[in-house]
Amino acid sequence: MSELIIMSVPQSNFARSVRMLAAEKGVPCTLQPDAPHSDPVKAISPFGKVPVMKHGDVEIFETSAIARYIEAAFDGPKFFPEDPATAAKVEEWVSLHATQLDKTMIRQYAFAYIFPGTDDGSPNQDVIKGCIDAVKMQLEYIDGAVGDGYLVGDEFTYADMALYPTLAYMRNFPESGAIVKACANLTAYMDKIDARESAHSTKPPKKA
Ligand SMILES: N[C@@H](CCC(=O)N[C@@H](CS)C(=O)NCC(=O)O)C(=O)O
Repeated sequence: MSELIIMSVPQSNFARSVRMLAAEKGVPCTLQPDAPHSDPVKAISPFGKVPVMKHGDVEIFETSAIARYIEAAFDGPKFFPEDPATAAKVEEWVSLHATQLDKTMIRQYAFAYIFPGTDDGSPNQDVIKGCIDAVKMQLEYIDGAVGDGYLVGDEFTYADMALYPTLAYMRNFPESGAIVKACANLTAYMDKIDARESAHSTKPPKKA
């Protein structure tokens, strides 16, 4: 069987989702540490975003497509439910994450710390002030959703893997960390996923 290769920097929240899925299914997966817009990545996706995937002759970009492939191509436990309503709920979270949650929490808020663009390299307070209300609204919405155990009822699904890497970053920064702490359901939910082997084995290096 060909090797499953995910090309990405280890810090990528999107790449971590599909790496977690492979780990949960017991599928060996090699992280090839290629940066966005590097030649090996652009050879698979002209858009240059990571992750991209290679499995034998199969080359795929876009995280959600990679996740669907890993789910369908390999044996092991299933993380995309088949029941239409439950499947659509998983898709709702995956899509919400890709189109809104990631943009607010990572591209705006976390990047204000990681890539602040300020003269002295200090966190970009204007950006933080501009998005923190949206970060709070989104985290509180998720807090309200995980009361039953997981995002979609009481089953651990790919929806949880799609959001977990982004939520894990939210615990690292002061304002978002305080919001997560104040959300009891969300904190319990994160603690539970933190304990999974798939979370350990895909943990990004300390410096984001
Ligand atoms: N729609 C893409 C988004 C992936 C994405 O934004 N990846 C980030 C790293 S976490 C990236 O490659 N950023 C570089 C860029 O946007 O140029 C997907 O779902 O895979």
